[in-house]
Amino acid sequence: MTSKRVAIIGLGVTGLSCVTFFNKKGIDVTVFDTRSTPPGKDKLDVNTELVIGPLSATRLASFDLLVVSPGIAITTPAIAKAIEAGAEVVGDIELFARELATPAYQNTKLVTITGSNGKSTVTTLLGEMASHAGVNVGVGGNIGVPALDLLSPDIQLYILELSSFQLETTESLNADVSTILNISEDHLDRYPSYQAYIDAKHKIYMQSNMCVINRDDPLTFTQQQPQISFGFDHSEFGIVLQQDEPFLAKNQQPLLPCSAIKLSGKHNWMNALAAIALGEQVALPMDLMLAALQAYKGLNHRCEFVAEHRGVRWINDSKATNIGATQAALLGLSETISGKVHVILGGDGKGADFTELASALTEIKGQIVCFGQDAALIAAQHPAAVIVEDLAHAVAHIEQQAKSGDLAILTPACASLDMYKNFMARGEHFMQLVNALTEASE
Ligand code: UMA
Ligand code: ADP
Repeated sequence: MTSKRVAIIGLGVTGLSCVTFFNKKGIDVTVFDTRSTPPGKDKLDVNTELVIGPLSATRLASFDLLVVSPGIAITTPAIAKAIEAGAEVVGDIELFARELATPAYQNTKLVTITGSNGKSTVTTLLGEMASHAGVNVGVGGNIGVPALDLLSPDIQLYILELSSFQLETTESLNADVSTILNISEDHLDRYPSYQAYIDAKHKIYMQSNMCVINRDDPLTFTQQQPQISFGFDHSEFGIVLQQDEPFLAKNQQPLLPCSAIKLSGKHNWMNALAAIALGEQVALPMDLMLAALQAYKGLNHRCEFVAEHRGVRWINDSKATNIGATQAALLGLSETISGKVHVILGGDGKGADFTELASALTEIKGQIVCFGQDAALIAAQHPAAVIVEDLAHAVAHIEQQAKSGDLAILTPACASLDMYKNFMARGEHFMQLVNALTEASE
């Protein structure tokens, strides 16, 4: 590798982790970023060449290896031309995989997790289970910590959340076990078709020794063996009823009452089963996994309780950035309340077909309030939906209409980038607005 000329494309957290990785090996790299002020610029060593602006096909073709960040499609014309000219293209996860194949890591285990929804929940939950079992665990990938930054021979188990973008440029993972949790439409602004997105997700199984599939989602199925499954029926990892009470179960043997899980929504029963199924494959003891599951409180911005004001419960589900996540939230929550559900939707729909959301909205008896770039596309799915100019107006509208016993949820079904830095900024703004209601009435 040393004689190769290496270009790093993208200077976000991934690009920076790649620069560090090569520099530690004594290899100089050139970094490219199309943004005028790439986020990693201040952290880049002054001796590393940085090329800012549109990517040049001629310039890229002079490199042997292009390391492309997940935010940039490899079909970008300048990159595609460099590939045609003979350059090899990889992503940070491929570099990680090749490093893990070296003798220093021969006893290290690897779990890889993808899916349209639930990745971060399952990744962190499994990380908690491993820590609870005394395993030195590295948790990262799409969840936010670049995989290369985790590399250390002391780590016994890696748990990586992988996006379809990362899987596009990855061929050499040799995971002990992997899962596709579920697949529903997402990132259709990046892919030429839904099938292309599904195909990218399925690359995870091809680089794994055991597949964990979701029995309730045929899009996660594979012919590849060996495999195990989770789902709502009672086979393999599933749900059984005992005196009408649902339990997580393995081969029909009850493991834990579902009521012992602190996370709300039945979709989290599936996330719990997936984590247990994965954990068992890397020899985590069942009793310790179940103890960690009971203690796990979940991540912020995922069906997170914010406050109760005048008897109305407000929930922040800002991480619902696609239709599947919003459907799961609405299905889970309407069963838990006596009054009406009010819902706030909108943002950047990433090319999604919002007719898929229509049947879930039919069940909503409260207000349906839409804001942001794709507000009109979403509002078109329900005759009573209203469009407002921003999140503050959405909260104010629901505050006027909601009655004690109702529930109000921000579950946008869209990315936040049309109006916010990220889904966290959107969720935090929502929580500020809701908390301001409570404070105003004190
Ligand atoms: N960009 C440019 N020009 C460039 C480089 C990037 O315009 O030259 C833009 C991209 O289009 C994108 C943004 O900059 O909008 C960030 O892209 P990046 O590749 O630099 O991203 P990183 O900061 O390295 O973060 C990436 C993942 N981001 C994406 O996949 C867009 C992070 O996932 C991930 O946590 C991080 O690597 C560590 O592995 C974020 C994400 O939104 C959370 N992921 C998508 C999702 O979960 O739906 C897939
Ligand atoms: P990801 O990392 O895949 O985006 P998260 O765990 O961060 O997944 O959750 C993202 C959104 O998806 C949240 O709104 C959450 O409530 C919802 N969600 C979590 N698990 C599932 C699931 N198994 N099925 C559908 N939606 C889910």
